[in-house]
Amino acid sequence: PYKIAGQTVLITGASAGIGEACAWRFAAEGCKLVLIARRQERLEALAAGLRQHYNVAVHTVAMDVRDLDAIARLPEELPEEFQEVSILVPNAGLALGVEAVHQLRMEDVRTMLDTNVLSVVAFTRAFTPAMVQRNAGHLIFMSSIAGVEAYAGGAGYCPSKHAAEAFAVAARHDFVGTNIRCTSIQPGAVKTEFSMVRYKGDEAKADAVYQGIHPLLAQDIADNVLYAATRPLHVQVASLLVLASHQSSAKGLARVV
Ligand code: 8X3
Repeated sequence: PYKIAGQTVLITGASAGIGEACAWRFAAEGCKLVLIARRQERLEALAAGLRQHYNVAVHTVAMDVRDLDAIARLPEELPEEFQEVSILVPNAGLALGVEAVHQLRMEDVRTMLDTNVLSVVAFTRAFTPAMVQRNAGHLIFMSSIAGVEAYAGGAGYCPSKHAAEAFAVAARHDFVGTNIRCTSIQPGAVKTEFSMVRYKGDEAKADAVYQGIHPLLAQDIADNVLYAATRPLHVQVASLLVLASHQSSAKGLARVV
């Protein structure tokens, strides 16, 4: 397999869930890390743990990933030893609400589009010029089964993930014939803070999502991210749809009560 030790990996949404699990996996491979999230204290605690366990260099940036101007400035503002980002994982994303179309909260729809689409586009726009110059790099997008399938209650979230999915496909076309690889990871039901955020802190509703199924864990998705990142250079894992074993579609969940 392809050696990624020493390469710099930038991960957004790194303070929890899939982003955090990816940070641990890349650190275990000896990668340098740029970790981005809003919650500075959690980022710092994570960075300290990673440095201690794996003796890797970690740089944290506490920012709101919806700040497109800050994203554009980021490549030149990173400390020099972190500037050559080889693997970009613009993972930050969220769902807000499960309202039907006629009851959508437009502020929530905007937040999802800003985070799941515009921010992903902006990070990719900011970090790919250097990849093109070096003719090397790997974009690993955190899509979703909601990026390939729409469902009731997903009128806000599913279009955002479909847009992000289309962006990943377009990027793959733009970089065909280069050494820049584009991977779209499409997770199904993963037990993270995702449902607590979607249900705005309603623990009962959030827990019900994973009740009676054996959901995926963040590490399961990080495993797949690492798999894609460590394939030989002539192998481009284009997309990986990763479901829980008790799951056949976004809402096709076999509940064992
Ligand atoms: C999260 C998976 O099924 O809740 O992206 O849309 S789902």
